[in-house]
Amino acid sequence: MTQDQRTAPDRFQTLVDNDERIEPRDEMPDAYRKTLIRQIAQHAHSEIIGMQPEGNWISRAPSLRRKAILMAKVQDEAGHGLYLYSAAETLGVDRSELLDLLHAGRQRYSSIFNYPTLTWADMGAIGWLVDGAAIVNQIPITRCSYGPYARAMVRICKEESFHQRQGFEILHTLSHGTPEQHAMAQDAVDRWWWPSLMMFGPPDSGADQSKGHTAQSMAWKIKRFSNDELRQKFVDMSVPQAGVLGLTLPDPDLHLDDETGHYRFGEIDWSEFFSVLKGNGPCNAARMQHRRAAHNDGAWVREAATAYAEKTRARTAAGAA
Ligand code: FAQ
Repeated sequence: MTQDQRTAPDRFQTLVDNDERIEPRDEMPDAYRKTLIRQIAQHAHSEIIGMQPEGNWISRAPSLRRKAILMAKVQDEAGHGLYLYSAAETLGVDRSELLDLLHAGRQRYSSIFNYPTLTWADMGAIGWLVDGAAIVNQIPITRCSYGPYARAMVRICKEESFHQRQGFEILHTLSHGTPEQHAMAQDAVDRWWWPSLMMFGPPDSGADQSKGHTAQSMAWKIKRFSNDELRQKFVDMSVPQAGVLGLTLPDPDLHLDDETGHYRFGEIDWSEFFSVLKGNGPCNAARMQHRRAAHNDGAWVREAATAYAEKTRARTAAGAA
C-alpha cells in the first residue's frame, strides 16, 4: 500500500509510530486534538497565572539588579503564555475561548501557583524548584508528536533553564549569608518542596489515575514519560543541588537506594493536591480574582488593537484596489 492509499487514521498512526510530527493540517483523531487543546491550554494558563506569585515581589526586590532580573523573568512567562496560546490556536480554537474557559473555572492551571510567596527567598525557591520541575517536565515535550507544541517548547526550555539558575543563585546567596538569610532560604524550600513534587500530577497507579490521561497520551507520544518517572528524575536531580546550596529537603524518609541509584522519598499528601485542584488551595480565589480583573481592565487594549488592525486591513485593501 502506498502512502496515499492509507486511510487518515492509518497515516496518523504511522506518523506517530515513526516519531514524525503531526502538523496542524494533518488529519488527527478528535480525541488527540481535544487532549492537546486541554494540555496546551492548561500549560498556557499556568504561565500567565504563574506571573502573579512573582509579580508580587517586583516592587520589593532587594536591589535594582534583582528587580531587573525578576521583571525579565516574569515577562518571559507572559511570552511563554503567548507562544502556547498560539500553539493551541493551530488546533482550531481561539485564545479568547480558552481564556473564557479559564475564567469560568472550566480549564485548569498548575496547582503550584495557588501557594503564597511570603518572603524574598520564595523567588529563589520558585526559580530553583518550580522552574526546575517545569524543565524536567517540558524537555520531553520538545519531542511531543504535535509539531507546534514541540517547537514552542524548545525556546521555552532554554528560558526556563535561565530562570532555574537565577533561582538557585538567589538561594545560594541567602544560604551563605547571615543566619537570618539562611533561615529564610530554608523556610522557603520547606514550603515549596512538596507542592513542587505535586506539579508532576497524580501518581501513575491509584484510584484517581484510572481517570488519568497518561496511558493514552503516551501512546500518542504527547507525553514521553509518566508522572512518577518525571517526579523521580526531579528528586534525583534536586538532592545533590540542595547539598551544594547548603539546604535540606523537608523529608525525613529521603534516602539513596543503593540498588537502583535513585533517591527514595516519603509519601506525598495527595489529599492536599486534590483539594488545591478543587479550588481550596491558599490562593486559588485570589489568583482567579486577579486574573479576571486584569482581563476586564485590558478590554480597552484589545478593542483598540482590533480597531487598529481593521483600519489597517481596510487601508491596505483600498490601496490594492
Ligand atoms: N495542576 O492524567 P493526568 C510553568 C490534572 S510549569 C493542576 O496526569 P495529564 C512554568 C490534569 O489536568 C507548570 N492540575 O493529566 C513556570 C487532569 O485533569 P482533568 C505548567 C493537574 O495532562 C514556572 C488530572 O489532573 N506546566 O508554568 C496537575 O496527562 C515558574 C489528571 O492528571 C505544564 O502544564 C497540576 N500540577 O498530565 C511559570 C506542562 N497535574 O483534565 C511561572 C504540560 C495534573 O482530568 C513560574 N503539561 N493535573 O480534569 C503536562 O505535562 C501534563 O498536563 C501534566 C498532567 C503532567 C501536568
